[in-house]
Amino acid sequence: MIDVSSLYLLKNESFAELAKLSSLSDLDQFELYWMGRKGKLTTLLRSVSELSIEDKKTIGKFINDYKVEFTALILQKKTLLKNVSLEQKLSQEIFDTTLPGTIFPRGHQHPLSQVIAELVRIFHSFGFVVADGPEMESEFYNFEALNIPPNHPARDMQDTFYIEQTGKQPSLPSLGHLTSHEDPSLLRTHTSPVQVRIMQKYPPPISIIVPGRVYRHEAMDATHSCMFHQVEGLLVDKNVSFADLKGTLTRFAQLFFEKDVKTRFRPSYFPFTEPSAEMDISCLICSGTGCRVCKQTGWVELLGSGMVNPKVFEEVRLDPDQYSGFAFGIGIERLAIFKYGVDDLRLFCENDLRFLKQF
Ligand code: FA5
Repeated sequence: MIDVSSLYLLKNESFAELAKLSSLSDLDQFELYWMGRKGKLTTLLRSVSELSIEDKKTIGKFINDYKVEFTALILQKKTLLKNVSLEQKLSQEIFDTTLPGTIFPRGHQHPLSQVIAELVRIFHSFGFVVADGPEMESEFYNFEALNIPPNHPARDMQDTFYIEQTGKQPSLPSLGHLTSHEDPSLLRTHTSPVQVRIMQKYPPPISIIVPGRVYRHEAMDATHSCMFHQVEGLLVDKNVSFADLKGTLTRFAQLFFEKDVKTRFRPSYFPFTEPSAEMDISCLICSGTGCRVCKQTGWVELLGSGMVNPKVFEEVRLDPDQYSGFAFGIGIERLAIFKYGVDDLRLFCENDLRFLKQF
């Protein structure tokens, strides 16, 4: 049987206990004890439904008012204790505003990326735009379309990493409909396949450069790597001559090395260009006197080039009587070696920060 006087006592007792609490964890316990699912006040509230109508008006109202007041007081206490705890924490923490901040060192581009950016900038000024192609390439684009049929001895010029054909090949969505010509079966050995892809897609005039990674199954030494970077260049239009090729590449070398570097063009052979030439520059490491990098010759090979072979034009359905063009492929690591006076290209891929920070 509930009577008002015992309820008063209970109320005073609970309010007094609440006033004494001094920590948030004690308050949590207290709240559970009184207001939890099986708490003292909760049980009392449940018993109101069993009271007579008369008692509901007095005792029921008392209990409900008690609950409202008690809930408000608990909330007030909680806010107070939270503020006290925050103030305590702040008074213990020392924050010295005079200390210098943490300085995070600024990174910069990898030297090879710097070379690519500079190269793109120069060719951009000549009117060339950047194009792109897949690193996993088909035999067709890497060899056949470039006039290197199966069993042609020229395939030995570039030792190839073949990809094992297991199940479904990854698709190349940007290249549209996949044909057997598109099935990637190797890691491209040069950036030249992009020449064919671009000529298939766009009509002349074309002037592109294609910086990218290429792969060859080769032993590494100071000037050779099994994964390196090339930039391909292609210019196709009416009346393009070998003089245009020589002029463009010589001017590029002068702008890139910021010196009046000497160039020489040696007859060479690439199945996809006719005539073909390799461009050497006077060795910038030893100024042409002979060193380890130029193998004591005073000259270093920088790139392969030539006039686009009519057979390649036929492959992409361009009339060789109407159009002519030149193409070239430059080794980016070699450019970096000469630009920065580094005598071993392996340094560029070792990721030694002591080396990289110097650029
Ligand atoms: C080619 O790859 C031809 N596709 C270039 C070309 C393009 C010729 C267009 C004609 C027209 P070559 O195998 O010579 O050619 O390589 C071109 C350049 O890549 C070389 O001059 C050299 O600078 C660089 N290079 C070749 N092999 C390596 C290697 N293993 N490591 C680093 N650089 C290399």
